[in-house]
Amino acid sequence: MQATDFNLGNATFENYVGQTEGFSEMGFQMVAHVLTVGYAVMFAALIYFILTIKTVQPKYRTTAVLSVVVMVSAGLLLFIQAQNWIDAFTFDAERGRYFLADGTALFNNGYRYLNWLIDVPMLLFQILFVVTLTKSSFSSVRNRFWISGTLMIVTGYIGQYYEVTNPTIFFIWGFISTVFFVDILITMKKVIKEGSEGIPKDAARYMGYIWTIFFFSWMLYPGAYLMPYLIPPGLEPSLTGLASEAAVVGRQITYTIADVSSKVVYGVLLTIVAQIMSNADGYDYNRDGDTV
Ligand code: RET
Repeated sequence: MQATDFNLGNATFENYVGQTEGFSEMGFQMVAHVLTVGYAVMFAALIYFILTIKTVQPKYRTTAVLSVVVMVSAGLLLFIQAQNWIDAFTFDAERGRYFLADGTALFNNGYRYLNWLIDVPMLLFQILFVVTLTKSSFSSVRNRFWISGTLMIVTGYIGQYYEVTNPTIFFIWGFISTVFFVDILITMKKVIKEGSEGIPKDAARYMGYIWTIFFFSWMLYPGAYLMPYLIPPGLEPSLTGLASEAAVVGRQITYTIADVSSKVVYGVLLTIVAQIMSNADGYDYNRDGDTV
């Protein structure tokens, strides 16, 4: 039998659920699998971004390079996150569930937040190498992206430590973070609007898809932050019962869908836009490809 009363301090709610309620085989494995799918997709997409780099004109290739940076850093992070999950909880044959073992590593989503410090600015810069800004200046948009991006993450990172022990602090930091998030959304909307002017119709259609995928996938991250509060009882984090397990599994599934859409699908769509614009500029990959 494991002790269930050791002090978890500022640990995130996954650990509290793992201490008292534990996880069923299905819940535990779903998280392990979804994290594994996450890094498998990143490494597969890494190959895609390397192999397609020459299908676009040299001036667009920085976008692919940034996707490569994002794939490597996210792939490694998700690999570590999967190991962290497996190490934190062990199967208790007596109770037939997985529990947090006293003395082993706690589970923490903080690796993700620090990984976002690299990926968020890269993802935001990426689009600036595909679009031509007509009104705004490149450097002011770039600075706004990285300043708001960094502050959004750091404030959220601090907040997530309080998701169980102090909901007020958790919501205050979450709110501050959201202010920066809104600034990013406004800036991105402007970039996409300006960037869609005067480009081939097909490319403009894909720019529309980029906005949709960007908006929905980025919205999933605050959803995952709030997850312990989204499932009943609501105003308190759900630490017991089926709801608690659903919130833990739901958070990791949400993160994986968000990661694949905001990094991989977004990167592929940017590649397609760059391919259309390269063609329109007279760049013929097949012909040029033969000569290299
Ligand atoms: C936090 C804290 C709560 C409020 C808000 C957040 C937004 C996070 C976002 C993260 C995006 C991450 C990406 C990572 C890619 O690698 C920090 C969860 C608004 C939007 C795109």
